Amino acid sequence: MKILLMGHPNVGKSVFFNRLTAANIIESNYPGTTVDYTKGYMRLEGKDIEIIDVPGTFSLEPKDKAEEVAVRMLHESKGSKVMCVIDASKVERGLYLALEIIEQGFSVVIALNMWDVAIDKNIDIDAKKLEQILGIPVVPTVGISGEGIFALVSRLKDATPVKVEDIVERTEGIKHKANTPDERWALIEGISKKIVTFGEYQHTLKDAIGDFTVKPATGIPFAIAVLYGFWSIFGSFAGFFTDGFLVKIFDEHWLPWLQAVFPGGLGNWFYALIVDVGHLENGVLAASDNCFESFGALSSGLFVPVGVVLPAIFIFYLMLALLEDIGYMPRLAVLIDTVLHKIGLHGYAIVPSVLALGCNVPAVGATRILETKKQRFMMMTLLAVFIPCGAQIGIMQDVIPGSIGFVMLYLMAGYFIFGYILNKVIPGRIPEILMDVPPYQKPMSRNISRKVWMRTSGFLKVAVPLVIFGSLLVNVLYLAGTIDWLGNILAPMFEGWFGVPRETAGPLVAAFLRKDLAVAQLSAIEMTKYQMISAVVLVSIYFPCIATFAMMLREGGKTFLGSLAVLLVVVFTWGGLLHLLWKLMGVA
Ligand SMILES: Nc1nc2c(ncn2[C@@H]2O[C@H](COP(=O)(O)OP(=O)(O)OP(=O)(O)O)[C@@H](O)[C@H]2O)c(=O)[nH]1
Ligand SMILES: [Mg+2]
Repeated sequence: MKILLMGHPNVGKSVFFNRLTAANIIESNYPGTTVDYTKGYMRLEGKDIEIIDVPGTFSLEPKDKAEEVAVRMLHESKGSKVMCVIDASKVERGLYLALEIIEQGFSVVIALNMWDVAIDKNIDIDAKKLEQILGIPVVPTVGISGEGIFALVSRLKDATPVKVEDIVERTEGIKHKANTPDERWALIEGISKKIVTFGEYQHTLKDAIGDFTVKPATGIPFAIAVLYGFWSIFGSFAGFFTDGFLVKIFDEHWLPWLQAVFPGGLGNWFYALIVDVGHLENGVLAASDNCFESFGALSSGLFVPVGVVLPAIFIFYLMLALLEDIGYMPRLAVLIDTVLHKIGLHGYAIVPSVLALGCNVPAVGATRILETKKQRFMMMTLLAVFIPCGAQIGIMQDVIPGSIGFVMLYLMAGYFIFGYILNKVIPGRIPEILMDVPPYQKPMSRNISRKVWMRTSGFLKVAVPLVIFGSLLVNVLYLAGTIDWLGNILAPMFEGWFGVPRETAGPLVAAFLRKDLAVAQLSAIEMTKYQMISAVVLVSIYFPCIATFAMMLREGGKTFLGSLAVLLVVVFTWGGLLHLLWKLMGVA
């Protein structure tokens, strides 16, 4: 037997999945968290039963890629049972999808989830009666506390296919079909009259805070305050751990220890690859005294991901998880909707954009919540080009602490300007969407810690090998003279057009593997402050790192070539423009 977990977005399907299986899936308080399906196994009466967490869908006529996955899953799973999760505070909407699934001949059990929310809102649902009318098991549940989930599972065996005609008969007294949307809604209205009573709705403090944070007059200042707070905490936390502890550990203990015990010594090629390439001081090769400049796979290669990036990524994901679970993201989406519409996107584009500030790889996946191919293409391209990942920001914080605000502003301006242009140039429609704003929630520490752990460890698994491999590769290219050769060829463009020293060619090669590594390498090159800013901007907008590259290819297919073309144009114009700006200011 196989069980599909289906329902609208943000009703708690992934919470169920995590409870029923030993697997870990990200849950957040906004629609569109799960965009691809995940399989897991549940032990029931001595047998392993496969459970699938299906992305949320409003109906069986898909509107976006995540919904397409949902409908496809259903069609590929004839004969399996469906656990239909319904938000009890919005039963009517959920019943529509349930009826569609029942009509397809599936055996369905219904979880009236968010039962606690319905009680809060004084909505009373007669679950027994609903069960009689539908002829299938109906169980009230509270996903976050686990209430009712055991009862739900034990009722799976009672689920059998039913006929919609019979449901109509039990509701209206006469038997007829209900397979058009209008007929279905009429049926739902009939059912709802029999089972739901709305008590008087008490306005709560939560509603007041909800209104305050979503109305533009108060919401926008509040959003600015939240983002500013986010940024400040990010900076101080990452700085505190990196500069306060990790730099000391790496520079004063780890590097000297490596230099002392590793065979070979300065000048030996193997030692250079692994520990320290050294640098010239008055014509003599001298040992490095810090892990930013040593470039060895075990010195810089470990220091960058662990010493600088880890604290940044950790605090970023911790704060993001809080915002997600409280339910602030949908409010931010509503507030920014009008602006994003101007560039052909809509409020929920904020989700991939913010995720990208952590790591571009999952962000590319999150673009599935956008409805059209055009929007997905634009979003993927814009985030890969203009949104620096947490690793990069962490390093910038260390390398150009005074100018990071400017770099971010410059990139953000690019995001909007090129978004505007792309929207004008690319044909395709932008659908209007209705944004659903879920109520605020108290975040649960268990979910927060699990999310932070999953994302941080996922990031490290990708980052550490790539950074180590990247530093090795770049060192080999240096030793083989390839970088100097490239630098010479590209020198006219680097020096003349971008206004940066030709040595930045090396870090740009490294940037393809890991951007954080590249920014770290820039710090070792002799440059003016303005050249440094230009170089950091170039690294940011230049090719996405290899992991993002792979993900874009997977998600975008052929459109990836389009992204590449946009990227080249942007690097050239946006990079060159900055040089022009410095010239106008008289600093270049
Ligand atoms: N109050 C309350 N909150 C719940 C309940 N079940 C789930 N939640 C919360 O609802 C939010 C959405 O849960 P998810 O499991 O991510 O929802 P989903 O259905 O998988 O959503 P998509 O992946 O977007 O389709 C989370 O913040 C949960 O903590 C419940 O019974 N009561
Ligand atoms: Mg989910």
